[in-house]
Parts: sequence; structure tokens; C-alpha cells
Amino acid sequence: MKTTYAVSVCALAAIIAAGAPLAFAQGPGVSELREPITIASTNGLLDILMVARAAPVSTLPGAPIGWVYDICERPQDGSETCPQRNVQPLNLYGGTRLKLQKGDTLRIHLVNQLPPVHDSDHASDPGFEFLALNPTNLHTHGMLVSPHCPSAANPTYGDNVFVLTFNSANGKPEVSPHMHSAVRFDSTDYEIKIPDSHPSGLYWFHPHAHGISLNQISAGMSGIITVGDVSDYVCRDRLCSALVSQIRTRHMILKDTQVLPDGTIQTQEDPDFCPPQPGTGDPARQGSCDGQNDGEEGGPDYTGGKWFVTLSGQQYPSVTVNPALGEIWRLTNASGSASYRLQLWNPAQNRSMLFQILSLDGVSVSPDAGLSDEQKTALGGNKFKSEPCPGGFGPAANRGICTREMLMMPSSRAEVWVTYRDAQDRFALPPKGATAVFRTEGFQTGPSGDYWPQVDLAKVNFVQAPAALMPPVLDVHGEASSLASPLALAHSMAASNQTVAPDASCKALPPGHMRRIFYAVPTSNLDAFGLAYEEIDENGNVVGTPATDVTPFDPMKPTICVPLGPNNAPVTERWQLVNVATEDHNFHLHQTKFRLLTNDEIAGTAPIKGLVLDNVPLPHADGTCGNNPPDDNSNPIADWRAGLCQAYPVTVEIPFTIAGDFVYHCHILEHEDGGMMARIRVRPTK
Ligand SMILES: [Cu+2]
Repeated sequence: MKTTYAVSVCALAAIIAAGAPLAFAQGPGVSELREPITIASTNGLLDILMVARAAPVSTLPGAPIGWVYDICERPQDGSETCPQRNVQPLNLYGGTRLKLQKGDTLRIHLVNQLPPVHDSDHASDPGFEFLALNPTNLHTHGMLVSPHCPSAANPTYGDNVFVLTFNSANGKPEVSPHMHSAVRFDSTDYEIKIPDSHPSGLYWFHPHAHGISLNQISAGMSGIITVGDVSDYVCRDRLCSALVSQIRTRHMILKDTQVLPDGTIQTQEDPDFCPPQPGTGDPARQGSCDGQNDGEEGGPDYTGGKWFVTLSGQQYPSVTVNPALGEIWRLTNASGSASYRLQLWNPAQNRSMLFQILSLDGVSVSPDAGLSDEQKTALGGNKFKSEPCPGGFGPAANRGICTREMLMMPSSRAEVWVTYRDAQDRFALPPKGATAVFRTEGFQTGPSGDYWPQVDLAKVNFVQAPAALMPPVLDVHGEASSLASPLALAHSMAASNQTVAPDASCKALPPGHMRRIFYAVPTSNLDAFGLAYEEIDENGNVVGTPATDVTPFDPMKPTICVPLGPNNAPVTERWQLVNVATEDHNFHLHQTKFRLLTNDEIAGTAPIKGLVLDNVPLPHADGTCGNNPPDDNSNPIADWRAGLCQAYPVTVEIPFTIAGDFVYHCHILEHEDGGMMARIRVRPTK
């Protein structure tokens, strides 16, 4: 049940919170999951004050001090403090939902009131001392919007990561070439215009300050953005549309934070905080795992600490599901570095239940009819293992994607339809008292990677309800085809693209050629991460200068320049992503999305059918490329060319439509902060 509260100063935007206005019952298994604080646009505008500041995490035991976004409609008196709200308890750590529509304008006055960082790995790196002052910025992840710079006509920033806002109370930074371009103090204004042609779906926002992104996100700084409504792409057929409005939709932000034995939050998240799996006979991990003594491995002693893995800040809440209709869960992995392997475990059946995937990374999924489950799995970049959706008939049923396990690496979003399933996986009414456990099974990112822990996230209670005429497979209207050839988006972006200066030195990739990006640890610095770039022709031969070694991020050096087509028409490129490391990475690119290509699609012998994504797992290489003992100075790229390891390249097709400067990077933020990022520019034609 949703309750709307009248709010004094923030009254112009609808602030909606679900649940009764009571104190948070702390501890696992005692509270019903609530919706995040929601602020909706009105009349095409959402104009907000967003204060980044320290605050007690009211949902966790002991209320440790985290860093949150305190968000309200912008006070008309220019105040930089959000007023007391009538929503109690106020769960700022859990994240705010910005509810937008296509064509809206999102204005943000971002204020930095963060305290200094005490535990950043990178603030002690030479030239990065300014990070200790805790500068911040903002990225709207997955959104197809302009990254514009301020101009005389418009002093705001777009979705631009090349600006840092410092809190002047923390002192002034020493100028360093490692800063992202512009330096500002105390506040920055952003204006983000959502194109009319933007897909409906689920996005999120988070800081993108290179070197301390992990710290700020792990301490709590993230929230979600929704564009349009689920009904824009689910159940547009007549039978289904009458019922879809009654299906409860929940927003679950997967957030994790490590609390040390002394009750303080560790912002430099350590993957070895907990054992990967509970020991034999240990109690179930309900929303947290216990810190371990990692001293024998040379690590710290976390005994007495807890790593909380929550849904929108709530530790192991209950989720009560009406099994006649099921529920739509909109999931965002807002972890800094953790990957989740999500399951809906049915203890009575002793196995995981099937669920239907409705959208991935903010774009609805509707693969062509007639594809095999193996093909569907490949189209999604192995984020899920497709199984038939039972009970359906006709093309809609075949186009459904069902799975019983989903891999969500950092920044992934997925929308799923969760219902009770009988032992034959059919949508069914449950026996009395039926329950399930929503959990992450734990995930290891390769031999030299990390083991992200197993944790139970929520208890699901299926109540008794009379049967409804729900179809066994929800009809999903895909928006992928319009994004593959984004002419409407190009039209929407025409004005902002014109504000970017053309660059005659920016050369188009010749037809048939691909850009190749390597992911590895630099030979010269085993504590860093990096990328390398080269161009290859249609036969896979290197054109021009071959890549020699990966290098960490340099904000002043754009790696790639892409010119838009005649009249700024979209340009499509193919990139081959080659992970030569022995741990998995997660590719993400700002300002556009991409589709995965199979070998037949690359060869042109099969039409392209891949799902539209904005991040994709890059599986680790097998073998010994790079810095493997005893040869610690071995070059990973040279080793790969010499055949010392087997890499599994991922090839993506990327439509570029939006001009400006932005980045591509690994979204495991330990790696991004360590340098696994590069700058790209897209330039308009004259
Ligand atoms: Cu990575």
C-alpha cells in the first residue's frame, strides 16, 4: 500500500513513501520491504537539491555513519538544506528514486558537504592527495543524455564526469594533473534533458570521482532513476494490459556496506571481509555476513564486524507477494564492486524457482521468436541462463526469457516478474505458508579475482489469494530495435550536438575495421589496472601502432575519437573487448548502449539479434598472460599474442549518437579507481 505524505517545502513534487511511519525495526527478518523515497517530476520538470553528506544509516544496527544523498525539491529560498520531511523514519541510505518521464528536464543542484575520506587507497598515491578532501560529482548511469559542458548560454553541466566539486570546509586541493578537468567548490548545477525517444526503464545515479568512486558508493551514495512506466513495455496486449496495472511493482536497490568492529564504515571495501560461503552448521546469512580474521593471509582482522548486503538499505526484509498476480521487481546492483548471483530459493522444493526477465540495463527484452535457449543466453552476455517459460503459447511465450539464476555485476539492472512456481515450474497458486528466500549465491570472478559472498537478501512470503486470469508469460514489447538505429535519438540530440566543436583530426573507423580494447594489470605497476587500444582490420590484423601494454586512466588523454556521420547521423562501430587478465571485468560505456555480436553476426552471415545492454561481463582468460609468478614482469598483451593464454573476446556493436567527452571503464569500481578507464570523444560534423 502506498501512502502519500503532504510535505511543506517539497510539496510541488510528489514525495511518496510506502509503509507505516514507524521507526525502522533493526535486524534481519523483522520488517516488510518498503519502497525507496520517491520524487516525481511534474509538468516535464524535476528540479532538485541533492546534498551529499554524512548521516546515520538508520536501517542498520547501531546506525553507523554513512554518506548519503539527501534529496528534495529545490527550496525556493535558495537554501542548501533539505527541510525536515514528514516521512519517518527517513531511509536516506537506501537511496532515492527519481521518477521521470520521456522528454522531462532533470535539474540538480549538487552540494558537497561530505567529510574527508580517511580510508581511501588512492588518496596516498602521488598526485592524488586531493582525493582525501572527498570531492564528488554525478553520473546518470545508462541514460542517453548529453554530457555537455557549461557555456555562456547555459552554465550547467550535463551528464559530465569531468568536473569535481569539493567541500571547501575540508580545505583547498593542490592542483594536480590527475584531477578531472574542472574544479568547483561546494556546489554544481546539472541540467539533464531526457530525450522524447529515450527508452522507458530503470537507470541509476552515483558519483564518478575517479579514485574514490568505490569509497563514496560503498558508504551509501547512489539512487535510481526510472523513465516512463513498466506498462510502456510490459503487457501491451489486451489480455495482459487489463491486469498489469494491478501487479505490484517494487524497486530494490542492492546496496552493501562493510561495518568494522568499532562500528565505523569501511569505505575502501575489502572483498575478503567475510568467508565466501557460510561454514557447515553456521546460521543462514540474513542480510549480512560476519567479518573474518584475514590476518593469516596478510589482511586485517574483521572479527566482530559485519558486511551488510541489503535491499534499499533494509537488512533481510520480508516481501509479501500476491501469487495470483505475482510482482515485478526492478533490481539495481548499486554495489561498488560486488557481483550478485541471484536466485529465488524455494526450501520446500529444494531448488530455485523460475522467474521471467522483462528488461536488462534499462531496456525491455523481447528477443525474436524461434530462438533457442542457448541463443537467448548468448544474446544477454551470459547474464542469465535461459530456460523455457512454461505454460505459454504463441509468439509472446516464445519471446519470453525465463531463468532461475541471474548474474548481476556492478551497475547491472534487471526487471523480473516473480511468481510462485510449482514443481514443474508452472505459474501456480502456492500451498498455504509457501515461502522463498531471495539470495545471492556468491560469485567468484576468476582465479586472481574476488569471491563475492553468499548472502540471503529477503524472505518472500506467498499469501493466499483467489486465482486471476494472468497469462503464464508476460508479453514484453522490446525497445531494442529503435536503439540499434537511433534516428529518433539523433533528432532529439541535434541541438546539444551542435554545441560541441567539430574536430578535423577525428577520423572515422574504416568500414570492416574494429577497435580492440585490452583489459589487464599494467606490467609496470602490479597494484594498478589499465586498458590498451589498437585498431584491427576485417582480417583481425592490427592497423597502425599495436598496443604494447595497458595504461591507467589519464583524464587529459582521450583514447578514441568518433566523428558522427553526415548531418550528425548516428555512427555504428564494432569494438572487440579482450580481457587478458585472470579475473573477470565488466565493460561499461557512457552515453550509449550496445549489443553483443556472435561470430556469425560479425561475419555478416546472420542478422544481429543481441539484447541492448550498458554493461557486460568480460570473462577472464585461461592460462598465464601477464603478471604471474614467478615471472612478475611479464607483459600481458605480448603474452596473449604469443598464445600463452586463451582469452574470450566479447565483440559489441555500439551506435554513437551523442557528441561530447565521456568514458568507458570497468564497473568493478576497485578496478575503475585503479585506472581501468579511458576517455572517449564523439564529435559532430561541420
Ligand atoms: Cu574490472
